[in-house]
Amino acid sequence: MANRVETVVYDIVKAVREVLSRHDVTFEEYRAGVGFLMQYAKAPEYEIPLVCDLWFNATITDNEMKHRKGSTTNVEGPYFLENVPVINDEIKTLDDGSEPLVLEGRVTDLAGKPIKGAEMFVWHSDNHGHYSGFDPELPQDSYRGKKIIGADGEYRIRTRVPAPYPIPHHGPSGKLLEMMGRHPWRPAHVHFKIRAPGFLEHTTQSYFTGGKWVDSDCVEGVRPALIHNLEDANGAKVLRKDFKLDPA
Ligand code: MBD
Ligand code: FE
Repeated sequence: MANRVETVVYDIVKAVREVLSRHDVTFEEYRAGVGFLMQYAKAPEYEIPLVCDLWFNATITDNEMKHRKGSTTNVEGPYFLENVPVINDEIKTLDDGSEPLVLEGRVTDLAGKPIKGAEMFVWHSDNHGHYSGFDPELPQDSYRGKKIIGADGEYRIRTRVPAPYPIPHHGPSGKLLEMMGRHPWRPAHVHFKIRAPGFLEHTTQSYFTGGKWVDSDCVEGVRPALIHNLEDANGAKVLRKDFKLDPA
């Protein structure tokens, strides 16, 4: 059997060699690059997953979509938490100055049949780009929850509009972006993860039409099918999104 580690790792090595050759990278530049990587040894441990997700996570979700027919999946990011309270129609938020946001839609199979009992995790930042469970200022379980989908497949959850978010940029990953002349911002987004027996786990994000950084997401994760208009209704913004899940 082909050794997949050999296949993938050695192809990465050859791809890097090709780039080093094409750009005539010098010994001094090479040593500077290795020295830069050494900073990761001294950095907080989230820095390595951060830089990997920054460049590669969106590619992995695009790979996933080559084999799926349902709704578009997207990067999970570093702030998913498994153990969150079941919510009915409201996510716990603070009065953070942001507008109310209603998330609504249906969870179905590819044929449009509701998936009763599906677990839908929702999580997003507050109006300052912070996530509960990671920012000590935010109450536990705020801005996140788990909805159990009923027989009609519908969900309708009240929360607040999240804000754009700078990835941690005080360590080597932020330094790298800065040296590249790039910014560390992600557009405002809402995360979803749906699990149901008999279906592939569905992890995705939603972005907002016209939102700041939608055209220049630092992790290059935005896909056209994931950009939604926020409609106005009864003093709230409404994001309508239907999910079609692929069979396992
Ligand atoms: C996030 O909030 C996120 O969603 C991703 C993909 C990367 C860093 C921070
Ligand atoms: Fe996020």
